Amino acid sequence: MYENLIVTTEDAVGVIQFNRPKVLNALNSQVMRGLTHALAAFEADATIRCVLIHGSERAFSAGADIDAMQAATPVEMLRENWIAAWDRPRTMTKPVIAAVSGYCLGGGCELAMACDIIIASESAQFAQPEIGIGVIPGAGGTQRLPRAIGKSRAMELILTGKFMGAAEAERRGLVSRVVPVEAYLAEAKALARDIASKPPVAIQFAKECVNKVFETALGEGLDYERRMFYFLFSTHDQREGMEAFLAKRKPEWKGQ
Ligand code: DAK
Repeated sequence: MYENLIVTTEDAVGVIQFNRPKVLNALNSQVMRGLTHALAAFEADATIRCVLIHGSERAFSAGADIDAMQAATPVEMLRENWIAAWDRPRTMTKPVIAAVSGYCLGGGCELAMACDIIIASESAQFAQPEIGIGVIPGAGGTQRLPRAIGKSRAMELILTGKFMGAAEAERRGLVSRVVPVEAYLAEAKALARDIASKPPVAIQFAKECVNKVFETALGEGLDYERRMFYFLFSTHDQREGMEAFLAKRKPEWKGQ
């Protein structure tokens, strides 16, 4: 059903793997359309509670497919509404984890940064190398990278196109954790399963509130968080969670 993507489910986790190994998982229209479709399907599927995106050990993705992109016109890009696909992990109500190994470049890096959590393998290399092909990042790189690692280093990386290794990415807060190559995917899946086992409405609100940090002033974000907190007291899962704690038993989440 999907061209260049492998889409599976593992219990409550939806898994999307880029599968264009010959071009290091370069992102073309088919891949991005497939990704958009798969994310929408997981969003609509009540049994899925967390999504994981990954590539291969050699490459999460080397970015937009330069071969396909080189002759594009501005109007074609506008019509395809490319940017919506790159922003989709953020707008999903369910958490989206990027498990990154090897090259994570350009549009690949922008996609990983649009996800909620990045787990990196020791071989992961992040860059916005667009300057080397005569353009600039166009899917969020100039906005998300400085927010993630600070202006000075982000500016340096974007103006030079240089690579940043996994250890530095972890030190600067771009990724939450670095894991040996042979274990990164299993660790990312374990994290996805853990998140998938939590109360879904509270998970959705927590994701929304954290993302507000990047869009609002502190006061507005605090008000938003408080309203979400109050709202959770209308859910079954809040009553269940607190009752289960007091009764010293395991809670059973209904997502209601
Ligand atoms: N596109 C197409 N093919 C690619 C590719 C790419 N991005 N990256 C690698 N490949 C292909 C290579 O051409 C090569 O193909 P063959 O020659 O074997 O046919 C094959 O993958 C293996 O690559 P290499 O032989 O080059 O392998 P190396 O290990 O020597 O080097 C590399 C790996 C990743 C360092 C190198 O391939 C490289 O520099 N790749 C280009 C990286 C790059 O510049 N990426 C940024 C692309 S621009 C937007 C949305 C998104 C974007 C912009 C706007 N809107 C919503 C508006 C995104 C833009 C970009 O990502």
